[in-house]
Amino acid sequence: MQLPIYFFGDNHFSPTPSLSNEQKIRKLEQFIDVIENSGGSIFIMGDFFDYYFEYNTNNPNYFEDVFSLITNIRAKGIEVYFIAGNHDFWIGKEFQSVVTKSFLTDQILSVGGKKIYVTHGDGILSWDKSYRILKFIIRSNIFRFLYSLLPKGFALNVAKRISYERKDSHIINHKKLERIHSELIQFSRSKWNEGCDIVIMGHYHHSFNFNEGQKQLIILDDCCDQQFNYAKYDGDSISVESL
Ligand SMILES: [Mn+2]
Repeated sequence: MQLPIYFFGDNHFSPTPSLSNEQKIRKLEQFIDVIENSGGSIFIMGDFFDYYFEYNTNNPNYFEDVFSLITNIRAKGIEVYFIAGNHDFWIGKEFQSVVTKSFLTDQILSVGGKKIYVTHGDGILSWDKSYRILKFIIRSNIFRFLYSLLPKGFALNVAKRISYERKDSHIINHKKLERIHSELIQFSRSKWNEGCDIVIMGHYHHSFNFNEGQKQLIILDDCCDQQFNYAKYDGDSISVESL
């Protein structure tokens, strides 16, 4: 994996056109302008798409703009990695052919002087038990096959409704936030104890950094129409930046 590595995610690109989606694409273009001569890698942290389901045949590609941006950046020698989030784990061959490499599970990167644990960040919290079961079911081949039988327009509407309802879950009070952070710190400690130096994740749609000695937890904010948050790892240290 080429250095530097740029991490970002939670763009939630929409399968249906909107002004806000256009602005998100502009933000991604701005980011690409900044990093295109770096000779490095991009690591997309999941929920890049608000909804992604790839059909084996007659796949409607709702994301041609985004795909061509990735193709262009790769043509400039930038590697593009992707780890699935809770909105975009139904990737298939078409998406896989666009990126350098995609992952469905957490990854440990040993590049440069540090070991980095990369996760989207969903399903970690202790009260996410029922979600973890749901995650297992909806990611299964049988569920994916049955879902593929639904009329495409209907499937898109169901997905949009679920995504819309989930948005509320990002509005959380201060006390809940403290509980979330303390659980994510616990999770990170287990990874630090296994030899990782940095734990990086997205999913929570806000920025949070925590250091314990030399060890680091970084929660990246999202990339919406207003801001583009990313982390840059140069092989030695990691910094959080915003556009
Ligand atoms: Mn997420």
